[in-house]
Amino acid sequence: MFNGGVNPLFGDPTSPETDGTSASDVTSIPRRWRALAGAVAAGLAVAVAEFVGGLTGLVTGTGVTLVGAVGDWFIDTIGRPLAAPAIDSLGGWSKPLLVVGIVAVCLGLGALVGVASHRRRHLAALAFGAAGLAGAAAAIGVEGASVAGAVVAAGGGALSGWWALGWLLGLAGGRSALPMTTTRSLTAEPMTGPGTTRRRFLGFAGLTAAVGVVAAVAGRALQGSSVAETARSSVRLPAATTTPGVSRIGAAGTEFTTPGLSPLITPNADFYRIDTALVLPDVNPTDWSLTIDGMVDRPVTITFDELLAMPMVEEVVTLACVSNPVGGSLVGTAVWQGVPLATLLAQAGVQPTAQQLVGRSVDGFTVGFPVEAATDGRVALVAVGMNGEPLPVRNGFPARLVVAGLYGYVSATKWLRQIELTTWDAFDPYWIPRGWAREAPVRTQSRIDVPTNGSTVRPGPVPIAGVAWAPDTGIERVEVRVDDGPWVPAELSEPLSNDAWRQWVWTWDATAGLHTIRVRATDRTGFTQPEGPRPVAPDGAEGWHTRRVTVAD
Ligand SMILES: Nc1nc2c(c(=O)[nH]1)N[C@H]1C(S)=C(S)[C@@H](COP(=O)(O)O)O[C@H]1N2
Ligand SMILES: [Mo]
Repeated sequence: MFNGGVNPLFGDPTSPETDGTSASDVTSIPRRWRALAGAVAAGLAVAVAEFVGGLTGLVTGTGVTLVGAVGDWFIDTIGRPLAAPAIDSLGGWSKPLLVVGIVAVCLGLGALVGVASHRRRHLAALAFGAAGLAGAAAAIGVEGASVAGAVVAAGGGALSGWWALGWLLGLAGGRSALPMTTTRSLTAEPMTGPGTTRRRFLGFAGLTAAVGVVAAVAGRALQGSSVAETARSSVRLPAATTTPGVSRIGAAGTEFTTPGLSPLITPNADFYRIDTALVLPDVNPTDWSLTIDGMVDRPVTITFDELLAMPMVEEVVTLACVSNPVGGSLVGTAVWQGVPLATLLAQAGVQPTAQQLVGRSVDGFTVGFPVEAATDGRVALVAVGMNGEPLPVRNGFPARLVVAGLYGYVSATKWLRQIELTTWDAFDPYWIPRGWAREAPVRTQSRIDVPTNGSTVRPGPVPIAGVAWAPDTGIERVEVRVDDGPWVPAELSEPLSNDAWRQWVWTWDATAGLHTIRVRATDRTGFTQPEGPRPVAPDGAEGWHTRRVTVAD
């Protein structure tokens, strides 16, 4: 039915010409028009795939985004040498840039196909077919994806792209009319003139592009309606045993309120987010369960409701990313509610030969840390709550690991689905073959929040303030140094726990000129931060955070 004599790519079975169409019509189309038609068609294909993917999400419960899936695949494979456990640390821009890049590559390939397809009629079909297959394969590779949804979205995209290209080339070749309505003639209808052809072609190309934009936007909106968000809003967290530190939060005198200083508890909306997922795992807690297996006496599987029914604790823990540079912001403190890992492991009965605890997520990410970290008395939780709410989806809903004193990439599996007890030799978690250290305790660190670098302050009393952390150990002392002066102790906020950062404040009597301010912390083992600097790879940055300020009237 598409074959209204307007679509040179679909061919004319009755034509004696080898390429099955009036080749002269197509070859006479200016190169840039063919490129434009190809790019627009590819754009439409991507947009239709996103739209259909969003629609299938409404039906099957799991939205499909081919662009997202291709991006995830890229991050996992080709992105390997570029990647660090801070994917998304470019101020949150690396993922949007990846999406833009994928779309740009699609448009570029489409343009090439548009230019090249006049010689080979089957090229467009092959190209769109191959792109569709690749997109479907990537989408099926996303754990929990609906295979049918992926196939329908990819197929719909590929078909519409292929069809749009043929139609636009037909218009550009001077053939008339709308694709669906012209069914009469298999021969080109005479056009009124080249100007008309040009206007028609550009007009319809623009229209197709506009339809694509609308479909893409609609598709994105549909994908935004996630099962996890809906389920999360109806989760009621049970009461938990609260540690004394948690009950002091918000009490008078507990917290410094210097403007610009980080609060003791990082609000969920401000908490940093690091993971390899371009598409957030959309977990329905009703279908979810956690398995503990491997070197255990009795493998156990626990549903979300069973987990919620277990005795819970609330703990204040500072979580840090190994990719946090000195003075960086990939660190935050939250009240985590969950079930102690030790309780769950006791149910399963860890065998004495187990060395490594591997935490695997629904999206195939893995961490690994020493089994002792789960049993040596430190805070180690399967967490379901963050600052009094169910875990936000971006932070691991419905459940994640939180282990005090270990960097996130070796410990903090979000969207947790399996805990496997194994040996060190048997398994390398996600970041290990990518060059990061196997064991990664969080380094004792301190940061200056105010004044900011390069700022100008007035002479006289100026508050210098920040935070310092040494999770699982605790901060003992923070010292500040101006220029080459002595290290002077800062005042510290009450520790909410040994796992939580402490605020520090020191009032400086600022004198006119350009000054350098440094900070260093000492933890409760007596270890004082060395000057460094050491880079973030392979096991965390080290060094004194330094800020330069001008003092002037
Ligand atoms: N499933 C999954 N969990 C993950 C990661 C990931 O890529 N995928 N990244 C880890 C890293 S590197 C860090 S620093 C923490 C960050 O947790 P947040 O995003 O809640 O701050 O999550 C960890 N858990
Ligand atoms: Mo990280």
